[in-house]
Parts: sequence; structure tokens; C-alpha cells
Amino acid sequence: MIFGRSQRGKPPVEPVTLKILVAGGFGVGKTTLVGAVSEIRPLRTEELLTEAGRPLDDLRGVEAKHTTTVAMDFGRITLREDLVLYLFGTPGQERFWFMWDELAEGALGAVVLADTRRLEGCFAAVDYFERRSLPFVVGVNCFDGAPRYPAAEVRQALDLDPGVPLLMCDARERESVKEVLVGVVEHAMAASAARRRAVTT
Ligand SMILES: Nc1nc2c(ncn2[C@@H]2O[C@H](COP(=O)(O)OP(=O)(O)OP(=O)(O)O)[C@@H](O)[C@H]2O)c(=O)[nH]1
Ligand SMILES: [Mg+2]
Repeated sequence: MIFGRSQRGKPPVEPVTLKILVAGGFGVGKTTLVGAVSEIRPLRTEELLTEAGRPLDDLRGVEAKHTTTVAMDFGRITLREDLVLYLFGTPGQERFWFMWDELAEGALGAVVLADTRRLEGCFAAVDYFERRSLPFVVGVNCFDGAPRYPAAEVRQALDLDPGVPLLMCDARERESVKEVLVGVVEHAMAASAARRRAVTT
């Protein structure tokens, strides 16, 4: 039997793979976010928080936290059959920030997670991506019991450019995290299209 053109199997789709950073201050839920959506067992580099670190580690709001990321989190999510994201979670504590440059290499965009009880924790991440012109979205991780603020108020407190998306999320919920990740990809794609237009006109 001869197979006609219409019966021809679809060529296998080679997915586009993109690298996304997940950054933000100490204990905002970066490791939780990567773990909530990763379809592979996430690689984690957690170490126990110790008494020695107590003066440096701000545990307000996350008193139950026993470990901290010392190098990175790594996970993978297939957003569509032709689009795979590799997620790299950064360490939140200032003493490990020297690793950010290496983690940021080749990234398309970033999520800056924020906790409204300790908003100042994410200022450095916002500065970092602004300075490098790496597209980012802010995800406000709505912890139970944390006060809720209107998006406009959080935007103002972070002094965000009008074009930077800000989304409310729950880092423990897969669907909520997916929305944030779709937001980064769309924002980064739009930013790169705008850059291309600026070059060609
Ligand atoms: N209630 C609530 N708890 C959360 C949420 N996200 C994270 N947590 C908890 O908050 C704590 C901090 O989460 P992590 O994911 O370790 O935070 P992190 O940003 O990776 O922390 P570092 O790597 O140490 O900077 C953990 O005890 C989580 O179980 C959330 O959305 N709601
Ligand atoms: Mg972590």
C-alpha cells in the first residue's frame, strides 16, 4: 500500500528550549516555585539554616523554614509541545549572590518573586535585571496571612517601569506558577521583537 501525502506522519517537533531565572530575596518561595511546576525531580542545593546564620537570615514570615538554597534550583517544564522551559532558581541570601552572573548567562528572562511582608528583599533582584536589560516579571507570592495590597501599590513601591508585568501568584500552585511563566515568556518575546524593530527601523 502506498501512503499518500495526507497520511504522511507529522515531522517530530523539536521544541524550543528557553532558560528562565527565578530570583528574589531570601525565603520568598523560589525553591517552592520550581518544585511546584517541574516535571523532572528538581535539582536542589539546600543546606540547613544554622544558629550561626541567625543574625543574617531574616526569617520573618517563614519561621518554619529550615533550609536555604546555596547554589541553585533546577527544573524543567513543557509549556507547549514545542516550548520547554529550563528553570534556574537563584540563591536568595546575599552571601551567595556572586553566583547570579553565571546563572543568568543565556537566560531569556526572569521571574522576581516578592513577599509583601519583606518587599525590600527583592529590590536587589529588580535592580539586577534592570541594569542588565533582562526582561523580567514580578510575581507577588501571596503567603497565607500576609497583607494583600493592590498591584498598583506594589508596583509603586518597587518603582517598576510601566512595561514590567506584575502578577499575583501562589508559588505552591502549579497552575498559578504556569501563568507567571507564560507571562515571562510573552514579555520577553515582546521585548525582543521591540528590540529587533528598533534595530531595523
Ligand atoms: N504559605 C505559603 N508558604 C510558602 C509559599 N511559598 C513558599 N512557602 C514556604 O515558605 C518557605 C520558603 O520557601 P523556599 O521555597 O525555600 O524559599 P526560597 O526563596 O527558595 O528561599 P532561599 O533559597 O533560602 O532564598 C518554605 O517553608 C515554604 O514551604 C506560599 O506561597 N505560601
Ligand atoms: Mg531556595
